Amino acid sequence: MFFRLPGKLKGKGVDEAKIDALRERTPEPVRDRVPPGQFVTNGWPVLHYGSVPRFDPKTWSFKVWGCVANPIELDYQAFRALPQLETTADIHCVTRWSKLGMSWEGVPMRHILDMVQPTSSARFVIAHAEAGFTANVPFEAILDEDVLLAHRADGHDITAEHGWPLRLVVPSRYFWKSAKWLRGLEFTTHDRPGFWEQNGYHNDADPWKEERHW
Ligand SMILES: Nc1nc2c(c(=O)[nH]1)N[C@H]1C(S)=C(S)[C@@H](COP(=O)(O)O)O[C@H]1N2
Ligand SMILES: [Mo]
Repeated sequence: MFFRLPGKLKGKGVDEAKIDALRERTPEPVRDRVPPGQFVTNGWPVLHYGSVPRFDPKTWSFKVWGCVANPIELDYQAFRALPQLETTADIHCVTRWSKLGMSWEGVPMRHILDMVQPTSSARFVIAHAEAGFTANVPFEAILDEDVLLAHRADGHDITAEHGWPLRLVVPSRYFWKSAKWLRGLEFTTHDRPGFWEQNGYHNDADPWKEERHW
């Protein structure tokens, strides 16, 4: 029912007319969920900079610090004991594919916020991942109920390439802000553009406004 990613639409030199045509052919009930310049795919491409990190449950930890009343540091077992939520969300990759109705399971960001109690000076969240990767997200964006620290997608454990054991999922922004191999969250007053944001991608990254580059 949906369309596969035509290889030549990836990257630069995008054929806008072709993407619009694909978008037009998207079945009516879901077309409204496809942002401008995007088309629907069934596949799930793997995209990241660098190599897939190794996971060791003995040394893994998850930290939250910065503008919070209660900083935390949890080992893997403690993290997995946190409450879980299952959500359904669409994801939109800046390379033009959208994947609709994915199911995600993980710890709701709302629960993390309850635990750490961000202070009134928290305006941004910096997601910290393995190998020094960061992504910055405006504080308002993480308040959505479907923001998860996920370990399962579409009924399976997330694979190593897609971010095992933990990835951020922020459905309201292009998917590059959804850091894979997440190890911590830092709440800040001042913004600090992350890896892709420093490499030309838009700071706010709202797919409905087509905030791709800046
Ligand atoms: N740690 C880390 N997370 C990352 C990236 C990365 O380079 N490193 N790339 C981002 C980009 S550009 C995209 S499009 C998505 C891709 O996620 P996927 O491989 O699960 O589709 O992961 C994001 N998360
Ligand atoms: Mo990306």
